[in-house]
Amino acid sequence: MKITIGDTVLELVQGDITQQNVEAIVNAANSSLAGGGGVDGAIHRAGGPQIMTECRAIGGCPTGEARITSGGNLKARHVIHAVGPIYNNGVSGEAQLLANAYRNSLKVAVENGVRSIAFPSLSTGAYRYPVRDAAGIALQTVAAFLKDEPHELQLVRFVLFDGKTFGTYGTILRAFESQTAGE
Ligand code: AR6
Repeated sequence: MKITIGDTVLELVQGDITQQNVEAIVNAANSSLAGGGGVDGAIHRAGGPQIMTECRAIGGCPTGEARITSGGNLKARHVIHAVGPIYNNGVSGEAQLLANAYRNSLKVAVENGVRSIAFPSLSTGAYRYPVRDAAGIALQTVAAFLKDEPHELQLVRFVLFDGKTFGTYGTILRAFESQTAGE
């Protein structure tokens, strides 16, 4: 499923983010940039040790922020390491922190001249953010950035690993599309 915002395509696919042929992929990292399971493990395995060498040199990244490294052996030239919040019943500012993680990833992408970027569903795996809420924040934040900020992005792709997450993002994007139709 895809929609167009200005000159940018915003699309959802089901798949593996490490295989995407885009200029930058976003990693669901932790604040130590120390590697881990889920998307993070898959990206470091597929990209090779160069990415970890660069992460160690950076040293860490606060929750809600993002840092860039090369893509190592990946097709993507860059990896943008974004740190989403650990979900704590929504009472610890998680929504704002999750929105910040998406916004700051896009900011870093734009600063580095990136024209195509793929995101995973930040925080909805090991960090247990409810997918429906997280999908709303992800799609609203990206759409608002594309509308409001100067950028040269041609493609923003969400790569959802499992069918349930893919379906939930699709439901939210369709609702969002019908709300904004005619704006
Ligand atoms: N491509 C796309 N999505 C994937 C892939 C993949 N190859 N593998 C898993 N997912 P998670 P988080 C989905 O746990 O919740 C790590 O240990 C997964 O099904 O990767 O932000 C880090 O080091 C889920 O929908 O990220 C951190 O410590 C989504 O990606 C912590 O986990 C996010 O799941 C971050 O947790």
